[in-house]
Amino acid sequence: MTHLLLINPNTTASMTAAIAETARAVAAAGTQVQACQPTFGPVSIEGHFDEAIAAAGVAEQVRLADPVPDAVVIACFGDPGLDAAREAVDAPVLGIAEAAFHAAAMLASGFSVVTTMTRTCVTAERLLQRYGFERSCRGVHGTDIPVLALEAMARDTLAQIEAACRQALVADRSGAIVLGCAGMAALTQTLQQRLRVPVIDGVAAAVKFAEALAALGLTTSKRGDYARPLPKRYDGWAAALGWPTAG
Ligand code: 2AL
Repeated sequence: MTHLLLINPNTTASMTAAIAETARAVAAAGTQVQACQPTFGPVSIEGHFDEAIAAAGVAEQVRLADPVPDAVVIACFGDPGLDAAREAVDAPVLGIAEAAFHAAAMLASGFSVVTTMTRTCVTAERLLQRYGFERSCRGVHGTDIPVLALEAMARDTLAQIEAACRQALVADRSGAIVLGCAGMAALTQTLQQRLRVPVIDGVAAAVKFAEALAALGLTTSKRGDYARPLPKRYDGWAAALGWPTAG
């Protein structure tokens, strides 16, 4: 049995449940998905400040994870806390943006990202640079749909996202769409049928890649910067997240 820890970095429990449903729909029979969210932080992640707090929330969840996971997925498109989570566990840790970019680059020579608030585009652009996908991503497009508005998924929200995808495919001359929010997962099949191009939801992609790495017996390298955090006391509200000192 592969124990996959699925962290929704925002605190909206209904969104955690929806993300877990997506993950369980694609997970192998031998994968047990444990979904969780931080005990503190923003209800949605739509900017740098939200993301800074959410990254600490991801660190909290991965630090306190019980049982110790075989694979971890961080289900927010900014991949908050990814490096911190990799230090904290041996298991492979995947962010949904990272997973989606890899999948898209294997399916089309160029892809477009369609996301939520325009102000979050810079986050996706920085991740594309960081992961080395700036040559295969041909554009990042905001729809100005708030993350929590995706929960209601009104018909006009779907229409707005579909229109943005169509515009992106033409303007960018791209062959695939990456959906830039964990809250868009439920739209994937509908959009793929309508657009007739690969539409990649990072949650599903990350779950399948994480399963594959775990099944291959591969773990996060503990040589170098992903080694366990140095032993030390943490103060204040983070006291429970510190690393035991010897003796
Ligand atoms: C996200 C996401 O995936 N979850 C969240 O709260 N915000 N992404 C985004 N681009 O807004």
